[in-house]
Amino acid sequence: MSHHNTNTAADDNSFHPLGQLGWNSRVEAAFETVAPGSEHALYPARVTEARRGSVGLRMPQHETAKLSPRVRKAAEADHSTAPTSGDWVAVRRSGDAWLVEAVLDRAGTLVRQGVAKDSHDQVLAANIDAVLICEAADQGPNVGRLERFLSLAWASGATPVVAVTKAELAGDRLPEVVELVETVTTGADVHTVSAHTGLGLAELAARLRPGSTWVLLGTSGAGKSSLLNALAGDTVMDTGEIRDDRRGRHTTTHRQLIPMPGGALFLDIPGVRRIDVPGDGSGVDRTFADIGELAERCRFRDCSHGAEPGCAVNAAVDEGELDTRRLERWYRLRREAEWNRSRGDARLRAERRKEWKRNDRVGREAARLKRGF
Ligand SMILES: Nc1nc2c(ncn2[C@@H]2O[C@H](COP(=O)(O)OP(=O)(O)OP(=O)(O)O)[C@@H](O)[C@H]2O)c(=O)[nH]1
Ligand SMILES: [Mg+2]
Ligand SMILES: [Zn+2]
Repeated sequence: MSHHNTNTAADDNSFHPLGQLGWNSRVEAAFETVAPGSEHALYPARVTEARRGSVGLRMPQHETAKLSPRVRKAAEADHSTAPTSGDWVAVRRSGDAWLVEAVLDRAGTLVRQGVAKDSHDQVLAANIDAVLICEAADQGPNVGRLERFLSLAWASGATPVVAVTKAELAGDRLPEVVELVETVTTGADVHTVSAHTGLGLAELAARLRPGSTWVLLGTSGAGKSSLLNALAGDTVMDTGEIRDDRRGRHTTTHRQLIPMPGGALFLDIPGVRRIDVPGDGSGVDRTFADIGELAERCRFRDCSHGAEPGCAVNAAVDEGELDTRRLERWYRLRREAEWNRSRGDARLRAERRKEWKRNDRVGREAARLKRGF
C-alpha cells in the first residue's frame, strides 16, 4: 500500500474552520508569505470551480470572486497561473464583491500538456494528494491509455490509485481484466469497484483520509461521477448514458470540488480523451519503474537494449517476463515526453524573444522621451 503523507496526526486541522477543505500547515505557510505584505486584509479560500474571469470559492461558505487585475494579467500571459479547481487563494473584500489577490504556491498539480502548437499547459487540478484513475471493466481494459493516465498522475506528485469500475459488467472476465490492469500499474494500488452493486466501495472509502484531495481521471463514460455518487451515498454529480464519446457529449462539463461525508475532497472533471504525456519524463519513468529496474541490471550503463550483450531488458523479454508491447509503449512514451519537452522549451524561447523585443521597444521609447524627441 502506498500512502500520501499530508495531514498526518502531527498536522491535525480538523479544528480549523478551513480544515474540512484541506487546510494544512503547508497552505498556512504559503498564505503567510502573501498576507502580511498586503495593504488589504486578506483571507484564505479554496477554489471549487474556475469560470471565465471569476471563480467559485469555499471559505468555508460558498462565495464567488473576481480576479484582481494583477491575477488576471498574469493569467492572460500564462494561462497555467490562472486560479483553478483545488487552488488556495488569498482574497479581499472590494465593495460587496470578493477579489482574488493571489494564487498561493501549489503542491501536486495535475497538468495537461498544451496540445496546440503555441498552447500553454492546462492545470486540471491543484493541491491534490491522490489521483483516482477510472478504467471501465467492460471496455478493454486499454492498457496503453492506463499507462498515459499513470504517467500524468505520477508527474503530478500525487499518489495514483486505479479503480476498475463497473466490475459487475465484466462477468466471468473480471479476474482476467484485473490481472491485465495489474501488469501495467507498477507501484499503484488497484481497486475493483462497482457503483451499481457496491462492490469494493468500503475498501476504497477507507483510504479517503479527511482533508485529503482526490481527483478523478478517466475517459468520458468511465463511471467517475457514478463512483463519486456511490462513495458519497448521495447524488452529488449528474451521470449519463454512455455515448460514442464525440465532442460535447460529456456528462460532467466543468470541474468541481466536492466535500465527501468522510472529510475527503473530490475533484470531478470531464472525461479526458487525449492525454499527452508531460515533457517532464519523471511520470513515464515511475509508470515503467519495472523496466527501469531491469535496465539497471544491464551490463552496460548506457545500454540501448538493442543488440548489446548482457542486456537485462531483452533477457526479460526472452524469458517471457516482460511483454514486448509494454517495452514498445515505454519507448514511445519516452520519445513523446522528450518531444513535448523540446516543444515546451521552443515555446518558452519564443516567448522570451517576444519579451526581449518588447523590453527593447520600451527601452527605446524611454530613451526617446528622455532625449525629448
Ligand atoms: N452497470 C454499471 N454501470 C455503471 C456503473 N458506473 C457507472 N455506470 C454507467 O456508466 C455511464 C457513465 O457514467 P458516468 O458516471 O456519468 O461517467 P463519467 O466518467 O462521469 O463521464 P463524464 O462525466 O462524461 O466524463 C452511466 O450510464 C452510468 O449509469 C457501474 O458500476 N455499473
Ligand atoms: Mg462525470
Ligand atoms: Zn539493456
